[in-house]
Amino acid sequence: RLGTDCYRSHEEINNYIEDLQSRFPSRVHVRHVGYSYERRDLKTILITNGDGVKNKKVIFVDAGMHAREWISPSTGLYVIQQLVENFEENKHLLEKYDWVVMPMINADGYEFTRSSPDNRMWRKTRQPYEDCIGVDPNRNSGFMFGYAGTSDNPCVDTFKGPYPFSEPEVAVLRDVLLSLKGRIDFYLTLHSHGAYIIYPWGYDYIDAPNVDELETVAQAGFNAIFKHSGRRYKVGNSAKLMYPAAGASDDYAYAEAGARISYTMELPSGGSRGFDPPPSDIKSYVEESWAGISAMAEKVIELY
Ligand code: 0X9
Ligand code: ZN
Repeated sequence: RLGTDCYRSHEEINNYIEDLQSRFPSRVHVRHVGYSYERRDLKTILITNGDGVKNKKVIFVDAGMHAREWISPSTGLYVIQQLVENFEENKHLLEKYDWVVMPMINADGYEFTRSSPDNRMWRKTRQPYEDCIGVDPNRNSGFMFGYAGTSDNPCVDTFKGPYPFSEPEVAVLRDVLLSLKGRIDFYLTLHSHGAYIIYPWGYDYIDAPNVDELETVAQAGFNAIFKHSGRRYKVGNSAKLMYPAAGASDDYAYAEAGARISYTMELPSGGSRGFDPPPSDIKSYVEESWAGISAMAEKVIELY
């Protein structure tokens, strides 16, 4: 069992989920879904309760989109652990829904941030464009591509890329989401930092059609986290509460993959730069976040 005492490499995460599949073959299915630009193996893990019922609806969680947001994959991993290794306590979350977790989207960027303290604040992918490297994967999706909060400059942190899904990692995420189209009731993408639960639309200051549902489920997360740790997450429309940003995965999942509930969760800050909570804090952060995530899942189960 992987502890929460340190940040894990992409390879450790992949090995861990492969290991889970051998330990729990009736409940865990790991799939290779594609390669990063630098040919790292991208995987998803499908978690079920083992009852053999096919094509249940899905709760989808992804992590590791922005390279420097290390608490994100740690949290994704914790979600997997809770659902698989702590099955008895959490099996009520797996009756109506299967969970699909993609624990590391931007594997190249993540490994780059681990390679040297000088690279710790890298955000983007690692594919070169002109004189600079990388695209912001959260500006690279095809819904309202380039509309607001994006850059045409390859040297900027919010570079949207030359065209939608130019980044293999983002194209892989698209394909995984589209393969589950219509089955996803809840899409959650884990980022950091700032303690926000934010929902569509994110490309502009516009309320989504089911804003009331989006608000209700997010409030369940807010309440659970507040009860757990006293932290007050900020909840609301993504553009209004943070800033407009087009081409993000939350809008894409909502608009194109039919995810009724779609959130970006900005996990809490930590460390001197906000993106680098000390390893000793990982445990309390992931436990707190799981309180929120499981409460939101319970609310989705109750509503749909
Ligand atoms: O800017 C982002 O991509 C996200 N914040 S972060 O600090 N993790 O980079 C927020 C994205 C919110 N979603 C949309 N605006 N659609
Ligand atoms: Zn982010």
